[in-house]
Amino acid sequence: MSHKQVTANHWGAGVARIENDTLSAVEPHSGDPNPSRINENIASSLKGTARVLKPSIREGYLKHGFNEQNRKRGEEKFVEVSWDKALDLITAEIKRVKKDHGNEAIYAGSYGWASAGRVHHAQSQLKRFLNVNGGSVRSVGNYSYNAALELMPHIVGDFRQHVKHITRWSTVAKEGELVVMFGGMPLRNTQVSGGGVGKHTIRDDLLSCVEAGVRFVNFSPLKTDAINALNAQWLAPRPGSDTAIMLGLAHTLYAEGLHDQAFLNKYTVGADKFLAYLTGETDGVVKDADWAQVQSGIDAETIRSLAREMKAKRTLVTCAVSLQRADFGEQPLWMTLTLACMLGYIGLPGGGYGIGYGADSAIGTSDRPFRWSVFPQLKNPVEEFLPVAMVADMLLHPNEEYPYNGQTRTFPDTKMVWWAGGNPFHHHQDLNRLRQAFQKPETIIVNEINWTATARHADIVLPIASSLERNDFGAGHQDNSLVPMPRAMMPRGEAREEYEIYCDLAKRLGTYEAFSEGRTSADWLDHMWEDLQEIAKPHGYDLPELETFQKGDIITFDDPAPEAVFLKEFRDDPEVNPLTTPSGKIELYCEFIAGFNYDDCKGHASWLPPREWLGSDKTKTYPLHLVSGQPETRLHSQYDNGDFSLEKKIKGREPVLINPVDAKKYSIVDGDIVSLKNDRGECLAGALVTDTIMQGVVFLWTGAWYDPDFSTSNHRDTHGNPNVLTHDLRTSKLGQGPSAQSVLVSIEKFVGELPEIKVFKAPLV
Ligand SMILES: Nc1nc2c(c(=O)[nH]1)N[C@H]1C(S)=C(S)[C@@H](COP(=O)(O)OP(=O)(O)OC[C@H]3O[C@@H](n4cnc5c(=O)[nH]c(N)nc54)[C@H](O)[C@@H]3O)O[C@H]1N2
Ligand SMILES: Nc1nc2c(c(=O)[nH]1)N[C@H]1C(S)=C(S)[C@@H](COP(=O)(O)OP(=O)(O)OC[C@H]3O[C@@H](n4cnc5c(=O)[nH]c(N)nc54)[C@H](O)[C@@H]3O)O[C@H]1N2
Ligand SMILES: [Mo]
Repeated sequence: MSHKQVTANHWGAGVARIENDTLSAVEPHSGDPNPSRINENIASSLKGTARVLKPSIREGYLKHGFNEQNRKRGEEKFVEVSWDKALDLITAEIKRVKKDHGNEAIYAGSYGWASAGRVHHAQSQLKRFLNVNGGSVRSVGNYSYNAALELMPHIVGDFRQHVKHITRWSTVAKEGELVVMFGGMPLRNTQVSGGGVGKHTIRDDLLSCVEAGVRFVNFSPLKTDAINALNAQWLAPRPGSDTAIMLGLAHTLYAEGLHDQAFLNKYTVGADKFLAYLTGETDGVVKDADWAQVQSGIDAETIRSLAREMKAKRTLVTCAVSLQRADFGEQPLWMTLTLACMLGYIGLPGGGYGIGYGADSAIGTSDRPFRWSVFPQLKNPVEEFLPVAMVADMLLHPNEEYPYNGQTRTFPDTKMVWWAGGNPFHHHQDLNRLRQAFQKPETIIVNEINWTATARHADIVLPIASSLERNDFGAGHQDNSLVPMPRAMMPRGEAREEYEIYCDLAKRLGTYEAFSEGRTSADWLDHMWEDLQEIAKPHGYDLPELETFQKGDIITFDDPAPEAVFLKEFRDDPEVNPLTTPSGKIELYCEFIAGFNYDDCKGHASWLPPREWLGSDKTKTYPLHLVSGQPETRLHSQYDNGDFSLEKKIKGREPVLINPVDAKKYSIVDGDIVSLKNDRGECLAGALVTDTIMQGVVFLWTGAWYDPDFSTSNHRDTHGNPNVLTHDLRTSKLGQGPSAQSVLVSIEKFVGELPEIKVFKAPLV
């Protein structure tokens, strides 16, 4: 017995092949011009030895309960228990924590990705459940572009809105001439859009720009951040030095009278203060191209001639969000905007700037014509929140004060942590510090499909049905399609839908009616689909009945703004269409931010050398800059034990890219296992020697499941997770965003017996 049905994932729709009621593969969808191979991970991972099959409790917690001394979360094994036992224990803990400490002691920030399904959205379900039970401390922001979320509203406007309204590639093909990309345009990352992708069209969009004669310049440590077909000029700056290069470009424009003073006068405030900084009037340092060369390693003449070309041609300046995931990551954003203002092409087709291109399949290609229906979270009675990347600080420093975007706030005292969706032992920085922090709470609950490193650091682990084991529908947050997600098989082991779990808990807590409104998960699916039918109608779309949709194919809508030109209305009439900034204009100097008196984010875009980079003294001990980017073979850490992800590993370790010159210097050959090290930690990785990575930089993909070896003094990770090396200091007091990219390491060939990868097997007694 075999059949096929369409299914949704964040990395694109696929066709599930089902044999004897079991998923045997997720195959490419024939309508997708560039389907993602990440789908190849699913069937193999779901069958794998890392599945959580039964509710499980950590040995020490089972023995000693919440007030156990000397917990060893992460090192201990787990005991499988019945659902009743696990749910009774959680019920008692919720009651105890609420009574003794209040709901502010529950942290359910639960940051991260989950499944593409809109009904079984893990975080929404957890939040709704806790909201009807008194609430919890939530998180704000993300690890993707936190500095942008915090900074941009002050200086130009809401970042998420801007990403929606970003200039389309179709307009660049028509009117653009030059695209200067800081952080490139990695096609590997455009496999993904949160909630799903109907079709991967961006490669074709970029190719039509090339055909139309648009020239691309790729500032990046990694040549492959621009696909070969772009014929991009590759310029490899020291990581973290882009702000300096942009200052050098701006100085050339200014010194040669090429800047657009009329644009600055009409559309910006504070240009005079920025220019005084640029020319060195305020600090004695002239930020010209020669100065930029010293900081970045990019030749001054190259910077000068590029500045002239940028003025002569309709130019789009793009900045990858990775650039702000670094020390003082607000600065490259502000400087991208400032440079684009000096060029004066903002609001014109094919010109201006865009932040976030290349981070999502939909950015610059599409938008949805109406909003999708959502699983309602209801109101959280707790007002307290946490800037998301401060989780280790919060757990380690309860009741202490911290600065954040002009405020002084106080960390709550967390007794219970609940994670459903997201993998902090993948996404957070300085994992050895996070391990310390995760010893603090009295109870940690994790809902997971697989025995991830985070599940291993919990007390109670609940086995969750994967998206292929539930009925749902997929809808990307900016993608213009709806994708069916009918169940492909029944959940493995005793895994259950999260919705059912919360219903059972809510019954025990006397909040079942409020949580469920009397609906089963199937009723919610019907309800949300009916909602969507209503939302779609006024836009002229008649959606089919749910049953027909689930048996059928992807529904695609028209992009509501296929000719979008970012900030066009503002350019057309800044009085009628002012920005949402305090002045209504672009703030090249921002009084409001200047008023915070922060040394790490001043009143205008500034060059602040990263704490760790190739220009620092620390290179004497740790000579290489470590960049960690998103992996081609998976979405973050998801299904890392799947076939496609494993195929690219080297002796089972994550590949680390190293330049042949560096490899020779450290006596490393392609395929060697190497150790990457600094004061914070160490990991093993497989050397991939390639001249597509610049000298002085090593590049390690994120997402290899953290696999610490507790027999080593620094708890060496045997698998290749960059976050044992990254620091847990954030972008600035303003953004408090993660700054994973500012890291120095040493490298050496690993000799001795290769330790076994243990993380793909369940840690059960
Ligand atoms: N060094 C470094 N670190 C980084 C980055 C970097 O560039 N460098 N990038 C950062 C970025 S941009 C991001 S967005 C983060 C991503 O970090 P995360 O979002 O934490 O990463 P994922 O691996 O996608 O984690 C999703 C988890 O949810 C689980 N899951 C899937 N579906 C469900 C479900 O239905 N229910 C439940 N309960 N669980 C489910 C998966 O098994 C998986 O473990 O990482 C950040 N970390
Ligand atoms: N396949 C796949 N796609 C994904 C994801 C995934 O996990 N897998 N994750 C998705 C998510 S959640 C997000 S937020 C986006 C992230 O999107 P991005 O943040 O844009 O992606 P990254 O891969 O972190 O970084 C892009 C490139 O920036 C370059 N770079 C790093 N530091 C510097 C620097 O200092 N200067 C310059 N000039 N370049 C630098 C690196 O070479 C890197 O390849 O990707 C999304 N797409
Ligand atoms: Mo992200």
